[in-house]
Amino acid sequence: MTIAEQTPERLSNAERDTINTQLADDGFAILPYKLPQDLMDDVLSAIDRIADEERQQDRDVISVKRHNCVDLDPAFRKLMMYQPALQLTYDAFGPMFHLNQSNFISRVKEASDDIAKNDFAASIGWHADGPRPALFPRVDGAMGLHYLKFGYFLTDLTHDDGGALQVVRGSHKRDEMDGDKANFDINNYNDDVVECKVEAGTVVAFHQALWHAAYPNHSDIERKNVYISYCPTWMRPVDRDFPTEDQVAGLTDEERWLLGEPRPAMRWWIPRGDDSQRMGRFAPDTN
Ligand SMILES: O=C(O)CCC(=O)C(=O)O
Repeated sequence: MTIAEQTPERLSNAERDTINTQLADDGFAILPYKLPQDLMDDVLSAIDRIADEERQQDRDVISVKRHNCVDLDPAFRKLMMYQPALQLTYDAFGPMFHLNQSNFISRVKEASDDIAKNDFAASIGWHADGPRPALFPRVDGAMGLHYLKFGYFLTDLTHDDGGALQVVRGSHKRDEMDGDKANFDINNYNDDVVECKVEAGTVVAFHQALWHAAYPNHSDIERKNVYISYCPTWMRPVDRDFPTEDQVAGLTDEERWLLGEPRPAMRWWIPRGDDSQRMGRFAPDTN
């Protein structure tokens, strides 16, 4: 698949339809456009700054993963506002959605091959996301979509052994690891394993129940990426508490909404006033 270098402001309705069909069938989709270069540059310098600080504080730290990164640097908030992601999230959940999770990973070359020996920042074995994926309610017999996740890959992953994200096509329709994590063997699913060996700037959208893994990076290219996901407003975020009014003061109406601006309990469920319009510009085009 060819990915265009330049992102238009918005996905067209036809592009949305294509991506949403892929998400429904395969559980993941590679977006047709790369991130704009200025956005990538901003996010990369935020990652480098924070990772350097962490490595200076602790010489044992090599790979760095920071949760709730939207609170660490405005560049991540800008990425949270990436329009194609918000359009696809609108398609999934309608107007009442907000931020579920944000993190970045800066993963250097690892000596060890053993996923179990490495920490969570260095690599991660096969799993589905969610607090307890098997306990999420089913929709029509399949794992429901509870949040939609976007992987922003900011460094080249087309080379071998770079620790690229791997997914099992269609696995979002099945129990996590077919309900038997202890005896799980990825070799039984080889026909459906897709390794996202993608160019820098590529965006991969996926269903939270999709089985995925990232093996250690054995290459000399440091792997840097961000994950941002969105869920309905009636779900609590995974990695952050809701902000106080002071913490969201001065942000745009859309940013405040995504970050969970303070409001009465009922309004997380039932929109009042302009609540259902806050994310209105991400709705499909009407003409
Ligand atoms: O490091 C990666 O790319 C995968 C991270 C992951 O599995 C997750 O965020 O659930």
